[in-house]
Amino acid sequence: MSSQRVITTVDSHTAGHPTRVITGGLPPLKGRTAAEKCDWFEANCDELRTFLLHEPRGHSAMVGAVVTDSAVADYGAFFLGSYNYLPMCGHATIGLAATLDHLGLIGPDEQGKAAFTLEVPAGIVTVAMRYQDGLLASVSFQNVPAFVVAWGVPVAALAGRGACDIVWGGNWYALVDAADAGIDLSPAGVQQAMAAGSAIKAEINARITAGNIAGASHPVHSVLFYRTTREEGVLVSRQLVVLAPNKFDRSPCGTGTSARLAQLLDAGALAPGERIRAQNILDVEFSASALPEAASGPSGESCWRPLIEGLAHITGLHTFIRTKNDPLPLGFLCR
Ligand code: PYC
Repeated sequence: MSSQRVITTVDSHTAGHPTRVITGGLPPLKGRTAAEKCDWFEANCDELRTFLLHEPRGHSAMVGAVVTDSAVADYGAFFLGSYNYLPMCGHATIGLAATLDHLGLIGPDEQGKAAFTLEVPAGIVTVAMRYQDGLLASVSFQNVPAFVVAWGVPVAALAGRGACDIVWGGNWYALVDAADAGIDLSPAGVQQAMAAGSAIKAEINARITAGNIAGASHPVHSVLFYRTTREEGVLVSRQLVVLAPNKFDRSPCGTGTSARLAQLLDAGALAPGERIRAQNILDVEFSASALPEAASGPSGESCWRPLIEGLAHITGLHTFIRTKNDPLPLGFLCR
């Protein structure tokens, strides 16, 4: 037997962005909560993250999800990125729901509906699934509360032409108007967006770490470029999330959309419960809205409870193998 490691996954894409749900081959995970299990995995199994997500089995934008049991919800889950672990991931939550459906672990009731609660490191999210003619037709999730911590932060990388708002939506975001950064929100603009987004992220995080941005105390995970229009009265937020110099979210981004909702609602550009179309650069959309949340943020910020709706499609079932003499046992990424 020359295999040193065998891992099975169910892969899906949500509006173009991949989710690789690990279904077999992991050791028993230690920890009481999803956050503790994620920390234990990072301390003890991080090589499996790079083995599964990096080349040659994955790529810089691959996202993984580990499903666990939970003491407080129907399931627990944590999310693996190619560079880090994410407190919450919206597109992967939709992918995970589609995977549970594919595996027959969840299915429609007589009304064509299914639902489950999910404990993630950021909190508890509620997932609802709708079926049409027996097929999964939509997945929506009520995210953890979203809130803005800093407005109009000047960005030197934008050569004095723009600013960002810093917002929690399950991950931390710097939200930047794409026009200020001269970003074309289309596949042709991706290289420029990744260069600009990673420069903005580095600048903002250096200033947050130095304590120089009032209200912001956590480094941002990503920079979200947006353009706002209205079509037939509905607000359309076209958006592109940059996570790293070689990594952008192909989907409209569930946590990024949550952050965007909090920004729009706080600014009075959207009414509570009003639906927006969150659109990616491939013209695939999430439908999203948010309602006021009773709890407030850590410094008394007003909070919003986002509801994001999309769909994921299964792309494959995989058995990944690492042989004993593989010269690249951890995989690799070229930045
Ligand atoms: O959908 O929340 C999301 C997400 C985060 C990183 C990639 N996708």
